[in-house]
Amino acid sequence: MKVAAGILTTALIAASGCNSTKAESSVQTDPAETATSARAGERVTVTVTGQGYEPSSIDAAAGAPLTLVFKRTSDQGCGHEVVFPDRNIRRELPLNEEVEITLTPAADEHIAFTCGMGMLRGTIVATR
Ligand SMILES: [Cu+2]
Repeated sequence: MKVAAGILTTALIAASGCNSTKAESSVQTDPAETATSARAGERVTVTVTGQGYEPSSIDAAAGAPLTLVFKRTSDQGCGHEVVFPDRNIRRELPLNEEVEITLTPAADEHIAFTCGMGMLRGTIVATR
C-alpha cells in the first residue's frame, strides 16, 4: 500500500509539472517517472493501471494529429473512463480493449486527461 501510494503521489506531481527545464533534466533511472515523446502522426499507447496512466506525460508535435491508444489492464482504481475536459471528450475504457482517441494539439498547448472523477491524471504537452 505504501509503495502504491508513493507511485501515485509521484505521478500526480509529475503530471502537474509544466516545467520544460525540469523535463529535460529528468532522471532516467526513476521508474515512477513515465514520459514519452510523440512525433507527427504517431500513435502512443497509454496503459491504464490501478496506479494511473503509463506514460502520464506525452510530448507531442503541435499541429499534427496524435492518436492515443488507451488500454486499461486493471480493474483496480477508477480508470474505466477517460476524460479530456478541454476537448469535451469522455470515453469508456473496457478492460483489455484498445480505445483510440485522436486529437491535434495546438502550439504550447497542455492537454490534460483524467479518470471520470479527476483523480488519475495525464498530460499531453505540445511543442512547436
Ligand atoms: Cu477517479
